[in-house]
Amino acid sequence: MSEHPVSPQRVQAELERLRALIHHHDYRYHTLDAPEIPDVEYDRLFLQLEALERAHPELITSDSPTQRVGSQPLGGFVQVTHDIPMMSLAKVFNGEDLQDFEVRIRKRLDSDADIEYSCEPKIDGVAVSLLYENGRLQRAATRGDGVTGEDITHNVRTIRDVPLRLQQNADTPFPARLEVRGEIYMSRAGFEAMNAEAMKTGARTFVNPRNAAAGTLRQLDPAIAAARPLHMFCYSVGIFEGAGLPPTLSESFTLLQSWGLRVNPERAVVTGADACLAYADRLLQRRASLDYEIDGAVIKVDRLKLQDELGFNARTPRWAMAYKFPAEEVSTQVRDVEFQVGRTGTITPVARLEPVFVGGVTVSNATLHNMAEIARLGLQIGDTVIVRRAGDVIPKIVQVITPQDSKTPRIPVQMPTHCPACGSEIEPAGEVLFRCSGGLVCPAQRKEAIRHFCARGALDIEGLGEKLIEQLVDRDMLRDVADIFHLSGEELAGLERMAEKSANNLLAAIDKARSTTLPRFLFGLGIPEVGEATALVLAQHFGNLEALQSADQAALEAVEDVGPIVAAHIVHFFSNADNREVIRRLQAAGVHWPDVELAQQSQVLEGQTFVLTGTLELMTRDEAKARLQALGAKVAGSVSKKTTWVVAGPGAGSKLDKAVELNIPVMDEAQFLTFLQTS
Ligand code: D41
Repeated sequence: MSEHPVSPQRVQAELERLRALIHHHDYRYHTLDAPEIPDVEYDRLFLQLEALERAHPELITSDSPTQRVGSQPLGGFVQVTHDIPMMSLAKVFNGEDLQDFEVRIRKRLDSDADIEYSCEPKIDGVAVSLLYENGRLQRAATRGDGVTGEDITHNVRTIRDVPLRLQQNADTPFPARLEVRGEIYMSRAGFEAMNAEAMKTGARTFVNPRNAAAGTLRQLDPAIAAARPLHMFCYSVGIFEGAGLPPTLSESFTLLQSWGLRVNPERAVVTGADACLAYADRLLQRRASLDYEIDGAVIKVDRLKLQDELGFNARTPRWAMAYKFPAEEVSTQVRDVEFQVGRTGTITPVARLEPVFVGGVTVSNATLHNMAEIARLGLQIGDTVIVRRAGDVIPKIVQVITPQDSKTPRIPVQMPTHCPACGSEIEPAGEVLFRCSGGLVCPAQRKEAIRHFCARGALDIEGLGEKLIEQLVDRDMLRDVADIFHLSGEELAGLERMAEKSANNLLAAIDKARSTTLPRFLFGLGIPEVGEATALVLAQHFGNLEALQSADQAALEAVEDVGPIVAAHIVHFFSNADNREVIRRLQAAGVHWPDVELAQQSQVLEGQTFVLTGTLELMTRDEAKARLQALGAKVAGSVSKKTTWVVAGPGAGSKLDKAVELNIPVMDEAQFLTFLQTS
């Protein structure tokens, strides 16, 4: 602060200048997704404004960007009656019914002219109404039953996507009163992060982003909403008092955006029902890559005059339709809980479900992870549950919803005392885990160990998959991984679904796998906690297998990224005579690899930062990361000005966009391989 008192007019002007600037940058960032200044500069402006307001609290206005978190409403939520009721959406589940929708529209309009539709994603969030008077946010309310909702202004004010005042637009000023409707949602990434944090602190977790958004908006204390990743897309105009409403919905969207309201960037105008279907199909393909959950596409007649002509049914407009996607959450019943034995003997409970169609596939199993998860869910056999399968992720049970008066008997889930595969005793292993004590006596562990040995990042034996391993172990043709190299054509010919050609192919693949690399071999051994990256670091540190086998705990802990637990697993593994014998037999059967050059050498990529994005096809992401790190490079999760290179595989998304935007060089996987070989 200067020593001379500043005139109140000067302070007022400076406050206005800062607020207008911040307002402008909020618009660039939140509405247009096109920031003009870096975050630090924005923060600096914000801090300046806060400091000035602290010195002059009498000049604080309620629409100042600093005032998003206000006080909580006294006496709870106030009911709001919507001036114009908020309608529902009619829905269809297939293309035929969508075609019928168009037929009905044509009939009612008595026209066979082409109809243009404005299409957009159907956000799975909470429908709300925002009321602006003279450009200031006056009130935000939930849709409620469409006629009356609740006043949630205190929470909605905290959402950065929602402008506290509308942006001036010289061409088309905003009307004196404007009500917009839209959907408030929680971003997927934000939801995951919030739940992960809640798990750690023991706070309550939410079942899905929609429930999290709804639960947040129901809070009285706006500080809670302020701390949560809520966003909003606007999808329709209610009250519009003033001139300038354009003739189409799509143009209204552009107008709303120019006033600072956020509209969905996936929206599109298309002609005819077929094109709507094509839009919906494209959107369905993109579903998993969006940072918000959607449950369909919304198709709306674009021309407002036609909307007026079509009018409404009792609850729904005749000019709009939701085209619903397959549900990602459905309810079903838990028939049983069984226990699976993993590669290292870990026992995992798996729910056997009444088969259900969810997220586009039929699901009859869901992993339950461990006993703590079962306790957290309060799950018992016989329960009715919600199963969720979003994108390509494995199905999981998110909630028990057994009705109070259910007649189905409920049976508590208990960890068995003996392994279901081999009968050995099950013992606790850590806080929530249990393990079969049978080791390689246990056929389940043997199968898993062999499967792991043959997997892509390990010896990569094509054709030796789960089903075949199952058969071979059950017939006692494979007892351990060394037996793989003694399989004969005659033996294989006796198996189910094994033609001579596939037997020959398999033998060729096995033969090819004899020549491998030390990191692959180490990874394939399946030492607990030794993943691909650790296997690579170990290989580079010790150079050959003998050196690694004879390393003690201290020598292992000296390896970068190897902690006491991993070191102990390695020592334990190599001290086991059975394991050493298997390795000896593998080598005797001709499995070999070149020694690895020791790592201390080239730190040629020191000071460089890489970002990996998209799918890598020739190596795994862990492998790519380990190789870069071995050359001294850093591998970061997001692209910034500090990034030196971006390696982009198929399906690369926003990180690639960001790299292009920041002018950061990009290489594909083939170029990356050459780069590694020449570095
Ligand atoms: O994204 C949505 N959930 C969404 C909901 C949307 N994109 N458009 C919508 N349009 C309407 C009309 C056509 C009635 C203005 C809606 C909804 N309604 C809606 N949301 C909840 C009930 C109705």
